[in-house]
Amino acid sequence: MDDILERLSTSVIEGNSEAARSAATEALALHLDPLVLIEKGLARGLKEVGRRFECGEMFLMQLILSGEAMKTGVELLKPEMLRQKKQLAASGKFLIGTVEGDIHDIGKSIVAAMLTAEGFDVVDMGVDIPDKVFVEKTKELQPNILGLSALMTTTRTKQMDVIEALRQAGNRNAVKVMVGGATVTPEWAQQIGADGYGEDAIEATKKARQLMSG
Ligand code: B12
Repeated sequence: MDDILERLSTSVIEGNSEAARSAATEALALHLDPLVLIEKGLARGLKEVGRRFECGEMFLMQLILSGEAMKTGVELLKPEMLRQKKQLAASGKFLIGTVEGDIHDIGKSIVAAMLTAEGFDVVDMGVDIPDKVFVEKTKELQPNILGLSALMTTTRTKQMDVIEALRQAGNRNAVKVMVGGATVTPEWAQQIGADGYGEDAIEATKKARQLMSG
């Protein structure tokens, strides 16, 4: 297991989609848990890439290639995650999207897949979603929970704007709001009046279940 996690992580750091593909394919043949492979393998690599990018050791092109390697791995592992979908009664409806101005979608898609695997009825709106579209969709679909993903300090303020827009539309009490993304913290979630936060897909699912049960 450790060896395969290391290979997944390295493939992302090196931005090598082929290596990500072969490590993920091998891992599947060994029946390893797809979520562990994503979180402890691929995502760990991407976190390291983020760190190196921040201190100027890596550049945008490498970031793009790493993102692609991560996506290649996730796309291969996702069907297995969904296949293992628990035979549970529907857990609730979850609407999710990345806020306006932000095109990061890898983490959000993992959260969406994990929630689906846990029995939630998930609608993924995609990326760069304007506040008013979140409000319109919430009115239309009446989800139990709305999840807002934001990866940058410049875009996480949009999470606050969406909550405010829901309030102004008279919809705030009809839906629970969860927030997440690399720069989001529990303190930030509390400060903007969100109902929940999830550090990763596992925590997000746990919190979503809690919100559903009261
Ligand atoms: C890959 C990546 C990219 C890729 C994105 C590819 C894609 N399709 O998503 C590309 C190359 C396109 C990109 C572009 C940019 N990026 Co970028 N990117 C990253 C990087 C390295 C990894 C993000 C990622 O996918 N992580 C892996 C996933 C699994 O983790 P995650 O997203 O955090 O998601 C987990 C949790 O946060 C949580 N979660 C996520 N969403 C939600 C939602 C809910 C509701 C819940 C409960 C939980 C939850 O669960 C997820 C699963 O575990 C981060 C570094 C980092 N440390 O995050 C920088 C980073 C986010 N990027 C950054 C920047 C600056 C940019 C650019 C502005 C660069 C540029 N100069 O153009 C552009 C912005 C484009 C835009 N308008 O959005 C900065 C932001 C800095 C800041 N503090 O604001 C970071 C932090 C890098 C850095 N350290 O400087 N980026």
